[in-house]
Amino acid sequence: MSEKTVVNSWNEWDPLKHVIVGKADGTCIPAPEPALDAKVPEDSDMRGQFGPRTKDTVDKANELLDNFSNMLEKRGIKVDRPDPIDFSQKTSTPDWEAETMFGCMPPRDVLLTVGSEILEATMSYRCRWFEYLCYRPLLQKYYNEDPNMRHESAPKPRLTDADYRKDYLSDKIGIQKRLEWTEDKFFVTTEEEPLFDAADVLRFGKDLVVQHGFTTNLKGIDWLKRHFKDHRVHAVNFPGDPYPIHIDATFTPIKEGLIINNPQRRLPKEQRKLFENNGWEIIDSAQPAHNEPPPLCYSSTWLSMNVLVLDPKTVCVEKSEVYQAEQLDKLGMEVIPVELRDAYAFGGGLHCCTADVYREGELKDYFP
Ligand code: DAV
Repeated sequence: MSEKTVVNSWNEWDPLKHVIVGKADGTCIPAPEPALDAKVPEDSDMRGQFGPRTKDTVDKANELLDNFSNMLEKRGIKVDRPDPIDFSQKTSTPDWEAETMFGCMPPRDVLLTVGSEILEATMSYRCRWFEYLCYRPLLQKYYNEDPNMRHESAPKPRLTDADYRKDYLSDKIGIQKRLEWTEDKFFVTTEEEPLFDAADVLRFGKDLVVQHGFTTNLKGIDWLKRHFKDHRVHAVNFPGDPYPIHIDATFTPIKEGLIINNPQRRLPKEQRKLFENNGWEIIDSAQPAHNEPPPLCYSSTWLSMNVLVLDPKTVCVEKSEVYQAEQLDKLGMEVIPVELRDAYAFGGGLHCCTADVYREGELKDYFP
């Protein structure tokens, strides 16, 4: 690797040297729109309200994100931060209008780093269509500094109503029906055009494992297959999740050979073969420490599993998630407790609020 290599990351666990950590500034609760509504839990306090989050909650989330960044820097990891834009503004394309944008706390949803490439995902919510702009100053800088860096952007989707199933446009579907639909892979997004969020993708060297769900459709997975020609791309799904978005509170690789899997969303038997035939262990994750997510939060209590691996011996776990910490400690990991729960509502946990720029290590084939 040349001295000027800035971008390099092939998996979720090699030693982390450079990372982007999101910011909470100006984050909004977006106005109703088809794909977002399908994800907001039916009993959520967020239904029927939108607009900027309160200054107090933004300040608290930023304090936690700043502390997390400082801790990483003290451990010798370079940290970059995005440039928030005015998320309260209306956005539109010739096809739609959205009352507000979302924010830039979870870079993991938008940016997919594979080797020397950073790929901007299509996204599948209208309110997140322009979120990549917050990362452009950083991507431009990496591109200028690193002659081998590839800055790519997936085709921006049109996100017309044809992208969404009308069946989901109700807040009275009920969990039972949702579980049946998601088990049948009947998700809110149609197969009109390729759609994916970067947080539906896990990187295992030569293999990319992608969750088919609300935010990523089969055409999106096919697009990734055609784009990453030297990789094997696998579609997975996890029955048992009534709101399937993003793989990173469901299936979490900890190091080579070890994955923790959400016990309510187990990987189906035939999809486990890839891992088990290659000697990998998939174990049930510990239970979350909380019965409820914090107020005005999109994610489930399973953000307990949304850990950030710093290297194959070291993992950051949210400070209140004592059961997850205990499990990882018993598995031989050094656990660093990081307070982040009061930032969950802004878009997720420790994995969500980061995006890899550089991890040591090269492309490997873990499933030959
Ligand atoms: O369980 O609500 C959260 C994933 C955030 N990236 C969940 C999934």
